[in-house]
Amino acid sequence: MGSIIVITGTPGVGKTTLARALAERLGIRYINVAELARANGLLLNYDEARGAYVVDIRGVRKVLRDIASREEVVVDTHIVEVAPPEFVRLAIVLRLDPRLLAERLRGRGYPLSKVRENVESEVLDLCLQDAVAHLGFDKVFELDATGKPPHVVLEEALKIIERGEGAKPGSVSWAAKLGEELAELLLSLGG
Ligand code: DAT
Repeated sequence: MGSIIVITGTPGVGKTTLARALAERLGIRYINVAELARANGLLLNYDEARGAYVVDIRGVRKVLRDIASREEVVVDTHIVEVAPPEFVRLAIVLRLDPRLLAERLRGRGYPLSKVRENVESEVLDLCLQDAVAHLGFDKVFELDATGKPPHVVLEEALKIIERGEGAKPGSVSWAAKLGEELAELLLSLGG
């Protein structure tokens, strides 16, 4: 049991880049939850306001349970609730300085409202809180990817997975780090 490694975090922090590299290094399957949901007809209605499809969380959880009962996988998702907790070995919540995140999401061509929504999620630790609530403190680690190239992020993730060495929830506080710059950032995003 416990054959899922979850890579979660706000959209744009680098989940897919890390999860793919991890799966390759560990020789296990990479699963992108958005793709899995699409392939299994588990995308519900399109949420116009948020510019994203709503995922059938219970449906995806069931599919992941079937897969995880047979093999080890790395799951890439910003919705940690899709992971069946009893199969999750650990979760890494990737974090990124909100200023960098805003830059990246704008570069992706996201509308300002979506950039702001994601930057606010990152500042409020929403993915981290969801992970702790869903999986429990012991299984959750934080990895701050700010200023680190992908190979360094990969090595830090491997340390967590292989040795349990890494930052625990509560180690990152963007509000404390950015201070007044945070208000400026949110204002620049129309917040
Ligand atoms: P996510 O899956 O969380 O949305 P991603 O892996 O698609 O994120 O990465 C978003 C963008 O950032 C993409 O253009 C690749 C780039 N990126 C990812 N990890 C990075 C890193 N450690 N350093 C610099 N750029 C990175």
